[in-house]
Amino acid sequence: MASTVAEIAVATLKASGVQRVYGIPGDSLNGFTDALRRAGGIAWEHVRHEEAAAFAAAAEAALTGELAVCAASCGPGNLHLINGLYDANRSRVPVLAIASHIPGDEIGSEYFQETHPQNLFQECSVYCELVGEPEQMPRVLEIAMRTALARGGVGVVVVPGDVFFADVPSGAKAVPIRPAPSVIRPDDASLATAAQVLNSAHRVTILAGAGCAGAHQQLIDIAGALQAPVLHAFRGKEFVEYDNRFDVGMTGLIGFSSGYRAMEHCDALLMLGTDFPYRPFYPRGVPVIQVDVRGEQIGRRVPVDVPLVGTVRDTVDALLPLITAKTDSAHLDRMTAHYRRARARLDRLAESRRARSPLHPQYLAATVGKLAAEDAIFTVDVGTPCIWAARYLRMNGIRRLVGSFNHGSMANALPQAIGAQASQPGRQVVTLSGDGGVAMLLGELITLRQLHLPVKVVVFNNGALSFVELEMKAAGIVTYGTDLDNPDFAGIARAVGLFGARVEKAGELDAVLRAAFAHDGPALVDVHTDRHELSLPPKLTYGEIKGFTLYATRTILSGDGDELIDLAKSNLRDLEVE
Ligand SMILES: Cc1ncc(C[n+]2csc(CCOP(=O)(O)OP(=O)(O)O)c2C)c(N)n1
Ligand SMILES: [Mg+2]
Repeated sequence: MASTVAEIAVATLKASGVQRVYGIPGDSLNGFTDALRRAGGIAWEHVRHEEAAAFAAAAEAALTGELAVCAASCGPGNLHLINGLYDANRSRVPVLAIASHIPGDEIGSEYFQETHPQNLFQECSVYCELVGEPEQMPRVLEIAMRTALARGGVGVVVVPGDVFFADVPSGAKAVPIRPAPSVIRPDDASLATAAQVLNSAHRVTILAGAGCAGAHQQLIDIAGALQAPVLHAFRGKEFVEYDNRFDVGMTGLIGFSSGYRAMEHCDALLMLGTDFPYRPFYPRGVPVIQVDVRGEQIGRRVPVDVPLVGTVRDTVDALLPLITAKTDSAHLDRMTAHYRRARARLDRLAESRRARSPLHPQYLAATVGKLAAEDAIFTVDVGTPCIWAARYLRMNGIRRLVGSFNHGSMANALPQAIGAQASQPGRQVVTLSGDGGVAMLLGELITLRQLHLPVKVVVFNNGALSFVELEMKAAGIVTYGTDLDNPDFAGIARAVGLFGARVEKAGELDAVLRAAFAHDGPALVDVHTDRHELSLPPKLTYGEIKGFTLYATRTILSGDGDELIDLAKSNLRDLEVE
């Protein structure tokens, strides 16, 4: 019997091990959803906003390394996918988006809901094609899937609604499309050059990123051979920080001073699988060796003397035998000692003052980290939750951390938790959400209910777009447009059918979080946190200090002096000068 385009598409997904598709149906997608229903075996994960479908698929792909799928109907339906697809593509995780389209014979007539998906998705995909003829299937789908897997990113298949129902040529077969494992390393001459640089340096520092996934042992081995402190970019945290005596923390705008120091004081920098973007944080005038599996990434952030194209795992395996083990650990010792001092200071900031209200966000993050399961998956919103997660969530090699690390979109944590929980049903999934972030895709609380996903949503409710306020302060701008007049999020959660509780005082937090984590279903804990918590970057530039002074002066002039007093009350007792 002949198959339709939709049937062969679903058969290809099934043969490739796809277990679920996130999305919202619509007229033009009906052929596909109907084929999915008839075939069985692939779950339809019904979200409330297509952006959430794309974020959920991105999170699933980040956690599993396998292809995850989302789908949306024509025009506005698939337009809503775009922000989540940008996130997936920029994180280089394999996602397939099935974007249905208006009827093929109407294209170009400004038909109802008409857009041009191949143009729209161009920038957020590694492959994007229109299936105008049934004969293109399943080949175009296979290419999209393979490209998403091989290049890491989004493959988009645009299918006019009527084409889904058309027959494909007889004999068309569903071929499984799976990741193809490989060994990728630089040539011997490049490795020898890198070894020469590293062997003649005295103070090597390693900057490690998400490319260290699956290469923890290699990272520890090379750090040991080089007696090198290891700092990480945020996305590398879950792969780098645990069981790592070379760890000196994170650098960057939301990092802290020890990570910055380790870069500043090195006489050679080894970058392992990182695209850390902030150029002012890189050292100047020292040789840089960069390992990245994508050659085109090398040298984008800092001039690179020795480019090494390969995976961290395979490259370090090949490089290590060429390294003369260093015996002088002075650089490592200095940097790790500095880190221990910085860490102790940060940990003090996270201590509870029992009756304190509003709560210190540090205390909240540290308590979430302490009470969460040993194999918990955390998703963290862009905004100050990122800062607190970076500083206070302890990773252990099993726990996972998902964020919008490269795209930096708000409202990522809740939809990513949907993908995390749907694909990892046995594990605890906890969001660190902003009040701005959770409100932005608030409807996804209903998805937790509908899909019976026992996600624990923890809201850092500071009544503001606090991260933006920090940016404004650092730029010398009076804070404006950042107030959030919030409803009772816990009440909303209860109305939706979730466990919902509000925490006003530090002393209440432990018990409420424990109850939420123990609850057999989705839960939201709305925590009143301090709006004026300062989180200074490890390196304050002259411009930022000037900016801060300017902000203070302007705030007083604009009659908002109370805000400064709150700020001082929240922060000055914690201020320490090195
Ligand atoms: C979609 C989107 N819109 C705007 C921004 C700019 N932005 C970055 S952080 C932030 C504030 C986030 O507020 P909230 O979720 O309340 O977290 P907070 O920083 O207050 O803890 C904003 C508006 C963004 N990154 N993404
Ligand atoms: Mg906020």
